[in-house]
Amino acid sequence: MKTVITYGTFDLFHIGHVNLLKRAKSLGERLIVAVSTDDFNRQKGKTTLVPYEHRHAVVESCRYVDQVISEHDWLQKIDDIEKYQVDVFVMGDDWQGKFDELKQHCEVVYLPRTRDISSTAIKQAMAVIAQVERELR
Ligand code: C2G
Repeated sequence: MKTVITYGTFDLFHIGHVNLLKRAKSLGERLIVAVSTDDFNRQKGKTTLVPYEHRHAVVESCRYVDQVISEHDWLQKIDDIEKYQVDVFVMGDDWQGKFDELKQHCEVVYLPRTRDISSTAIKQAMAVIAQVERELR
């Protein structure tokens, strides 16, 4: 069974994530998603609003996803590729070239990001709204 894997934080799940997972699934028959743990996100220097348990459950509920595992460090990808017999590794092209070393183990595909949406932008918008509400009080 042709297996695809992708990795990410998936904070504030949005259409950019859906598009990525939909296109990743279309490259095979089984899609595995490794969701970054809260500890690993701290290593990545990334703050998240949604805790890992919820991000895991939200991604697992997506129709394109067959299995969710945890991403706990940068170095697990090769082990995952071997363990799950992965055929295709997929990431958005904001990571273009960053994982080319995995080409020794499986196909590596970078997909165009969905424009004009990101978890960071959503968080920034939420912060502005909260500031305006404080000032209106
Ligand atoms: N993405 C996208 N379009 C967007 C936003 C995100 O295609 N508008 C893609 C990203 O390119 C990535 C996936 O959705 O492939 C998940 O994005 P993030 O949750 O931001 O993942 P990131 O923090 O980049 O973690 O080891 C890899 C890292 O864990 C990736």
